[in-house]
Amino acid sequence: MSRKLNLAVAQLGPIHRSESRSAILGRLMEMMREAKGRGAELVVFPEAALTSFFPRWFIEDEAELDSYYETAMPNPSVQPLFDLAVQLGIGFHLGYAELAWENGRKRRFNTAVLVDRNGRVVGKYRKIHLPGHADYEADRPFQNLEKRYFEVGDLGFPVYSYEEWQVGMCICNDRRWPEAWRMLGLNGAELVCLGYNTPVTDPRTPQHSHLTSFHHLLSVQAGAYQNGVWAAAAGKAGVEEGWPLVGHSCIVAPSGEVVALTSSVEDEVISAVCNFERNREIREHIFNFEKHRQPHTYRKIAE
Ligand code: CDV
Repeated sequence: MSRKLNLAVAQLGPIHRSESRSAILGRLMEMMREAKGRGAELVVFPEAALTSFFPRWFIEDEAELDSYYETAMPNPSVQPLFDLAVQLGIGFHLGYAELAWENGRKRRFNTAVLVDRNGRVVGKYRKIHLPGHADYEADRPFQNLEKRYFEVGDLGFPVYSYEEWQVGMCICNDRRWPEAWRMLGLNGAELVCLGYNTPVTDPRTPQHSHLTSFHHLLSVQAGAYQNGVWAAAAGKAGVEEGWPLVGHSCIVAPSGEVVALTSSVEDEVISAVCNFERNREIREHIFNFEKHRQPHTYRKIAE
């Protein structure tokens, strides 16, 4: 039996602060068309794909900060992307900054949605592992204020049915945490979609700059292999507002093999036909959870 999904990853080059929303949407739509041209049934866009990666700036003006967030998904400014998806008959995954009013409280999350070929949001994830810091740090060449601008996600690690496939999501820093992958694996994911914005240099550990891509691929390959899932990782890459972001967006098989990899730090689409029968090679053997996990010895992990 063969269960195959033609999957695309759409890497974005840099988005500058001054770039208009319509220009950004145009780039996403062009890549959606290219993905469809390759026969893709689902295309994965990066984390915070609608704006420049604003946590690098300390923004004191609340109205300015709010301008980076979406208060609904879809909304009029992203509707053309949803309309195109319906017209082409392609699903997509999109990361964005979410501003939600819940119980009279303004809440901010780093969010991703999974949208089906009918333009319906069928899944939502709010980032759990927020890197960086909450206060301005004067000695940094650029800030990483995710802990200021977002709350820890409150949806757990859900897995959604996208047609016949079970799809989970995580976002950027989550991919480095084995707990995120294992929760998705335990929840039945067959495919994990994720977006990222990863600076090539962390000002606190410049000695790791040459390892940034290695650590990214190491994390995604390990997560895919150890849980027997396909992984689709879409980055925002290139020099954004003076600071380089890592590329190497990829599609990884449950064996941990990279089957597609970007070779630029610009807008670039990659794709692969993913056979979901391959998940069984891992999940029925080396990582057969039911047979081989020993959760009674792992209690410390959840304490
Ligand atoms: N957007 C991110 O979560 N970026 C982090 C960086 C700041 C370390 C990452 O894990 O790639």
